[in-house]
Amino acid sequence: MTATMPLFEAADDAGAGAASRELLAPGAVLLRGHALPRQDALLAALQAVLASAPLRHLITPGGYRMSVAMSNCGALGWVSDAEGYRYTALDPQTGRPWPSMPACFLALAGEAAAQAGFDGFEPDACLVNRYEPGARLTLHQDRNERDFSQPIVSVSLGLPAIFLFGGLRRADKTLRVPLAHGDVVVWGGPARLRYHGVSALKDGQHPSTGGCRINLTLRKAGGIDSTGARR
Ligand code: MD3
Ligand code: FE
Repeated sequence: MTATMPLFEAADDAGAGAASRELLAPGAVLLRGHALPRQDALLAALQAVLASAPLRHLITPGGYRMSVAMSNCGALGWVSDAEGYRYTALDPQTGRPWPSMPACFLALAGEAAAQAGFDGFEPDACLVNRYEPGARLTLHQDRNERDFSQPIVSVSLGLPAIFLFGGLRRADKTLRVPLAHGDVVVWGGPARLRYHGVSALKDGQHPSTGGCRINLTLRKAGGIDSTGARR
């Protein structure tokens, strides 16, 4: 048995062009190739986002330059600097709001989340990660969002990568899950706070991205506070 063997195959809508659905773990649903039919629109919208908010290598609170280059779109964007990790409404590099969330990103995220059992997902942030050969993401949890009952939807584009999927403690053993161009994963429920990372990207060329991998993570970063105000 391998980590990538489907533990559960949806029977209701797995035919007629629907992507396959694999349960990686409770709350973690892999939709292989789900983004392929919309890849042209996604890549065009991504290009426009990155023209307004260029990819950059953020600095960790500990002073290290991240090997993954990042940008954002949506009302909120994830940033890291000497002050820590947080979401901001303005791109600190340009001083402008992050580019708006493309409609095709919203549509893909909402549909993927619904297929995984999360209805009404309306992300307000999309972190764009670009991996060049050697770039990696060490094991971490995503904890800067307000509401952990909301899932995260990830979209892999370009070169393949090995995704590392751990447990709720950093020392828990990790599954290695290959993620390829067009794969979409919904991470919610009991999977939402599991440690995860990405192994160093191998060299290669992909027709849609050239020598890199791009990952989009669509998130609901903000929330509603006790007075009903958005924050
Ligand atoms: C599992 N990105 O941006 S996406 C990140 O491929 C991040 O660029 C990776 O981890 C990437 O924070 C992995 C898959 C992912 C994203 C969020 C998760 C898996 C997750 C949150 C909880 C559990
Ligand atoms: Fe993450």
